Amino acid sequence: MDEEHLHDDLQVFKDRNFFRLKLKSFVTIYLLLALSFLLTFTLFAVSLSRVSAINSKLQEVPPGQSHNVSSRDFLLFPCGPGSREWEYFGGKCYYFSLTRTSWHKAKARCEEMHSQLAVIDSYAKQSFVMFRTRNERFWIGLTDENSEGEWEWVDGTDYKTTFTFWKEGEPNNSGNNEDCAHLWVSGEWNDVYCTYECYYICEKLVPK
Ligand SMILES: [Ca+2]
Ligand SMILES: [Ca+2]
Repeated sequence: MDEEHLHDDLQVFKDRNFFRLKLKSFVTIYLLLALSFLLTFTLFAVSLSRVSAINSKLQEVPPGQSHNVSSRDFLLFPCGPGSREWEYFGGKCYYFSLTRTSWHKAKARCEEMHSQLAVIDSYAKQSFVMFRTRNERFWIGLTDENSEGEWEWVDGTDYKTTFTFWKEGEPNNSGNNEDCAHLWVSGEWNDVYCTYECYYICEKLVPK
């Protein structure tokens, strides 16, 4: 009977020892888990701080960078990246008005915009403006107001030795009162009275 009791006691002791061992291994696992979590969290925090550091560096615009961007834009849009009113052709900028006015007012408006009424001195230029004006009437910088029949370009270009594109039968000085030239049907030129109101083309050098 005593021996049996002793055996029972030993068994209980063994069971306890087993549970203690099991508990110990659980604690170890939890500790390892906690450690790995801590490590992951630390790595995450470190990488997050690095990303934000790179991000803030990217957002810093070094001095001169903005100028580079705008000079690239000027290459793409020589007449000014901020303006859609001026169109580039052959080293110059052209403005095609959206309102109609007399020749003298048109001339003044071009001058206000630091430009002049267009001087069409080549077939290439004629083709460009013809395409752009779409059969509509536009003043150009040509007049014989000073002396009838003596046509003069506003910039002093010699009329007699330069390209012309008059419509057949023009200039006809109809009614003895036609001293200003405009693009007419099909882009061909016509002389008309200077107070006639039509669109106008201004021209200027590419801004520097
Ligand atoms: Ca005339
Ligand atoms: Ca005419």
